[in-house]
Amino acid sequence: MSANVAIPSDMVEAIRDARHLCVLTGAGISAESGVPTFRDAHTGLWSQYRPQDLATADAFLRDPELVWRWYHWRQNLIAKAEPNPAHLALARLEAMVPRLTLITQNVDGLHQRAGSTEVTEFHGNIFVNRCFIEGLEIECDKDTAVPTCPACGGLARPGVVWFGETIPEVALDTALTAARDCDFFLSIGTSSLVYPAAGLADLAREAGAVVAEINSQTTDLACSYNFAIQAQAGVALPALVNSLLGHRAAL
Ligand code: BV8
Repeated sequence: MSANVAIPSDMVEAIRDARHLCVLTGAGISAESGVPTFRDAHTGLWSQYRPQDLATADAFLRDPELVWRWYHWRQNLIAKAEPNPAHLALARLEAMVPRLTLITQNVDGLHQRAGSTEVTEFHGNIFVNRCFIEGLEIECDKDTAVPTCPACGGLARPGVVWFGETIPEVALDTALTAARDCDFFLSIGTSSLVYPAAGLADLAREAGAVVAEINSQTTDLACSYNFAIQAQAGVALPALVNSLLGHRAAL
């Protein structure tokens, strides 16, 4: 993969002129931090399971110990990860444009650790635990194979959004409003397979925004974007920031 990439000047100008930039990120932006992408998350130990067979309430009730083992494995892996140049460039970009709404499908908290201040966690956060029954956020013993709620003694669950569960209302409202209001929508490191997150780009386009994608592979949606940059996010985003800075200072 090339160590640098040229961002089209008309894309740089469109972002420079944007009143409101909306950014959607997926697992690809954390890949260079060593966090397996959602679908790759099953390398090795988890290769025999499909994500949809673990990230659902039914799967959890069927075998809470197995599902917790998967989340504990991911928590330990993510806790050792550091934000990469892509996360850092996005945090820097926030101060360079009039308004940036960051919506992430990721549950790893790396955008916040990179310094992004307003992060909408569309699918929750892997380090938050909730009572399975009440849904309230709880503190529970992280070393227990199947943690329980200290208030009701019921099952504790990871504070993420599983398949078949609705998106938290505030996060959904923030994302829908930003997609409809923005004049530039940038999708980074997502396979755009999971809804309703995958529908945000269409909303932005229908509302008249310029829509761009950064992905290390080509995606089925690439042809529908105004710009499709095939590059690693950790290369493309610093290049975008440098272009916006007018090549004044390398990141
Ligand atoms: C809901 C949290 C109401 C848990 C996750 C409409 C149409 C069809 C289906 C549906 C629909 N509406 C609802 C559904 C059902 C379902 C769905 O979309 N199913 C899919 C499988 C078809 N959606 C839901 O259930 C959602 N709820 O809508 O509620 C409802 C309910 C029931 C029925 C109807 C309506 C809730 C979905 C949330 C699931 N939770 N995560 C956890 O993490 O454990 S999903 C999980 O996978 C991620 O959070 C992410 O959102 C999603 C996709 O992953 P990506 O982030 O895109 O990662 P992926 O590995 O796929 O791709 C990585 C990309 O990065 C690749 O393209 C790769 O090329 C690229 N890349 C890799 N390295 C780099 C890179 N790019 C740049 N640089 C690199 N270095």
